[in-house]
Amino acid sequence: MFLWGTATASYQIEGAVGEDGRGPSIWDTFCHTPGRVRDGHTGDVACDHYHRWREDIALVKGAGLNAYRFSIAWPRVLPAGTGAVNQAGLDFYDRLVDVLCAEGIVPVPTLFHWDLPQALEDGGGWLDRDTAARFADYAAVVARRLSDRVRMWITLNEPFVHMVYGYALGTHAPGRALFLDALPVAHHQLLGHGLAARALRANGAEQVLITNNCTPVWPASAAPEDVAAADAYDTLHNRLFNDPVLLGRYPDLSAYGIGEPAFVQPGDLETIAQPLDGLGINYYNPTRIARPDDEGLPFRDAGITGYPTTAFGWPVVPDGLRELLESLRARYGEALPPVYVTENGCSYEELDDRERIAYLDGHIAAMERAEGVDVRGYFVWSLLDNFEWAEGYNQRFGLVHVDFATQERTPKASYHWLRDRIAGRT
Ligand code: GCO
Repeated sequence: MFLWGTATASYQIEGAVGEDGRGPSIWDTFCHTPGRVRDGHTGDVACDHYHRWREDIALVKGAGLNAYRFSIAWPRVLPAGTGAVNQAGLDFYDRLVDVLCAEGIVPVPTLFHWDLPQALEDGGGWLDRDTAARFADYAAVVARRLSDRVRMWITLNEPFVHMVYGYALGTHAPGRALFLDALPVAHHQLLGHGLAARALRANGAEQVLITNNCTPVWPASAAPEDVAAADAYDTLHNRLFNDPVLLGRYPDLSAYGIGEPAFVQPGDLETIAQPLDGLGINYYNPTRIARPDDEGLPFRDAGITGYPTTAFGWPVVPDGLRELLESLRARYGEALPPVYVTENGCSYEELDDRERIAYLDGHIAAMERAEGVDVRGYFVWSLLDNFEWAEGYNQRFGLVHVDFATQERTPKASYHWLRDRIAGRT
């Protein structure tokens, strides 16, 4: 069965940050630090999904979707990141999964969508190797509770974005600006993925995936310097996270002046390269890269022009999804497991969101054009307008409009279109 779904993430929709024993996460801390998030917005209330989840699942059902990707908040399950389990936190996801199953909707939980327990960050966060082991412990706790009903699990969401925005540039929580010194965060997340994959399977999980944010990389010209810069960017954004998982080795990082990374210990790559039942990819747009114009990084983002843009200013390039899928197949061959598009979507303002319809229509068609790739699911980002990280509530990615003053939900034109598209009526 092809999975047609929509995706959300705990901190972006749940709210209820102080309820039922949830501990603080790095995003609570970040949002409450003045100047970090646009307009001072926080996820304190968000879409109030923690209280309105039944209504939200009814919206998933009403769109004719057969799958729902959501994330589990680690600080609800283990308020201090490790140690005592908070049953009330687990109960919330237990009820959610029950209702999804009763409605015939496949639950697809992600264990880490960036809301690290603050207590773990205080001990170094993903810079600390021990966080990988704590993540596996947490995965085991959740699987023991849910794996009788949840078959498909996603370990991490977009470890690239979490490393770069969270630890290299500091525009996301935890707000560290370590530049290339953030690299251990890649390895510790990947190690956490591998350890968690084992823990999930040991506790009843049938299918284990990781979700990587991937982008086709376009050199700004055919000049060798631009091609080399594009290759360096491709290594950082795509290969650093796909190669260890699929091939059991890191790509050549010499463009970054890095030889054998000192933080990789014997046996780590075997742990990271656990057999996968699927690769989740999130696609938003390609990236155009030129040679650097100063001494810092070995590339420069040259920007993409000549395409329509979303309200976020992101270029709309549907065929980039076909290109990405085919390039994964070309690069990994038989090592590529079935692929699930675990996020694709766009921000626009209107309720009569014709641009979103055009975006989704174009991307679904591009996915269906991809040759030689076993694509088994497509999840729209997102069900609801929600807390868009550093942008606060200023970017609306939902199929359903949310009035954040009243919490009223109103399905947009794209919601109705998607239902018809899945049913084969368009
Ligand atoms: C992600 C994202 C979502 C974002 C979306 C739009 O996985 O990138 O996690 O949380 O909201 O990508 O930027």
